Amino acid sequence: MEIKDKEWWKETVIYQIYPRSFKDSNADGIGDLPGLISKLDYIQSLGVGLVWLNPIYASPNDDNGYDISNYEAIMPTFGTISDFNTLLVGLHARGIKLLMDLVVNHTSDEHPWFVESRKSRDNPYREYYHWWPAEKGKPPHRYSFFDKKGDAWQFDAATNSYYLHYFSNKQPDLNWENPKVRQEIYQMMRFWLDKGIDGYRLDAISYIAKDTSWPVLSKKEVKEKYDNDWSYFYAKGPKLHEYLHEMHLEVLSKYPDMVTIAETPGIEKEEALQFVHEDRQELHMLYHFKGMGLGYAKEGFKRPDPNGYSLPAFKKLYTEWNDVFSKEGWGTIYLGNHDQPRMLTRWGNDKPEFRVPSSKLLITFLLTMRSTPIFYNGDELGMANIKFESIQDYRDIETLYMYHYLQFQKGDLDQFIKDQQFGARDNSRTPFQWDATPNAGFTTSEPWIKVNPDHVYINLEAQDMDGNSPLNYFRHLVQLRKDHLELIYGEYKLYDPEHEQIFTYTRTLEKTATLIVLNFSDELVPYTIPKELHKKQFQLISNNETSLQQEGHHVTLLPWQALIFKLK
Ligand code: TEU
Ligand code: CA
Repeated sequence: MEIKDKEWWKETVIYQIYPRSFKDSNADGIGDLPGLISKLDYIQSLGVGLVWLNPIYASPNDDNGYDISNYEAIMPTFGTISDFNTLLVGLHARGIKLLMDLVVNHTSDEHPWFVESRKSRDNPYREYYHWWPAEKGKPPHRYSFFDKKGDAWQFDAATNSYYLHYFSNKQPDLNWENPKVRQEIYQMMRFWLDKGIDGYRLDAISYIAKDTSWPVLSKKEVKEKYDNDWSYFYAKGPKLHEYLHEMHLEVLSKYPDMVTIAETPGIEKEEALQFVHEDRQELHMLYHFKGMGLGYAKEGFKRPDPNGYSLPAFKKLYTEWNDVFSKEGWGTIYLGNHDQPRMLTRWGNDKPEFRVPSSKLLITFLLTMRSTPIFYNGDELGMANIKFESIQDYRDIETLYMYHYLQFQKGDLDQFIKDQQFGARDNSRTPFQWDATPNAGFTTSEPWIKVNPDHVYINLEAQDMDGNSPLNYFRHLVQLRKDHLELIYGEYKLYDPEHEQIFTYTRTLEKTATLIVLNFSDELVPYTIPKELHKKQFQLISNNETSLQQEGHHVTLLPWQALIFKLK
């Protein structure tokens, strides 16, 4: 069968690895490349085809590697360039490609470019960053995601000027308006591509372009035009697509097999094809943030909505995003990553009785949608939020800054700690759970962040031996996706959009069709298969060992049951 626009990266499954928390080899409590290398057979056993590795470059670690001080060096805590080469060869030998993190909205303040830039106003590197001379008064307000006062302009006494930092003040924003900066970045991108990496995940790439006339934005405007979310403003830099097109011409087009995945906070679905439409010669895929916004209360910082998320809203969102790429471009899908809490806690139910089926249901969802799925390490085991009770346990700059910000605003800190148990990024950054030993087999010394105590029963060793574990279900479903081309390329169609508990859709490629029925609830749900599918014959795959209660077209789904039918 002929498929238009077939690409390896549409058919693959992505596995994201947070190296700091994956496997420690030298007992310093921090994951590293030799540790990761020792686990390559495990990664291969999952059936995934592309690893996205969070940043491993030299960094003072203000934001766990997202503050880079040397783009062409490996962080010594993680290993050496020779470890990196071994990793790349080891992955390729197992048929797995490698995606590196490209962090070029900002550098570390310890990067030599910034060290120079802040020295004097006429330093050759001055224009590598955004500066505002203090004699002009205070610069127009910009919001910083990681700042006690939410202020993205940091005063620097050495030159009596302010510099711009959308993230922490140790992460100054690069000046993409300067062509020299862009050329340095392209050269660095080629450096790693020439070593044989297979592509990049582009960090906060929607933020790189800035309107350097620095317009004043009133509170009212931020509220009305940008829904009080600065990411919508930051993603509208005037020359963004000009730069991405230039990057395509200068770098991407020279490596025809490579792939790029853009992280695009602040992007609406109407804008998505501008990044990934084939004719635009920019990027390959992006991941949006719209799904991540569901289920939070309007007030508070990442405060869970007491009613959870609404399944009809969830279906609507993922259906609309499916439709964006139904004819052109291509999507990705994910339910968690290093910036989000654990997908099980967030979208499933991590209570002991629901943990296994709801993990498997979420795995089913991600592997049967029409998009390249991205799994975050540990999701294949159904790892859950750690839910720290004290601010002392947190390591993440985001949580720590929010805490200080609230302190400064005299906010409710106890409530904040409760909210963070649901929404904090550190929930997903706890060590990978290899076995039931005291530090989960991650390290033999004190880990940099606490290990989730639930590792005594949620761990790889136990799940590997259990035919009904989330892990073995994951492996099975990855294979199923590979064996059923309709699950990759087939058209997606939603049924029963208003159903509060069941998510039903088909995937159809020519005469081959698959029906997916997912019970997103803690209850037994009687359900009738949609009428137009009645004539067909069903063949069943289920995430639950208990046999399906079925009478004709009526089924009773167990809590969090996921069913896949082959339609003939
Ligand atoms: O994230 C970009 C981004 O938009 C984040 O601020 C995101 O909104 C936040 O984490 C949600 O809680 C990238 C990286 O993925 C993140 O880990 C970094 O902290 C950030 O850039 C700065 O480099
Ligand atoms: Ca280590």
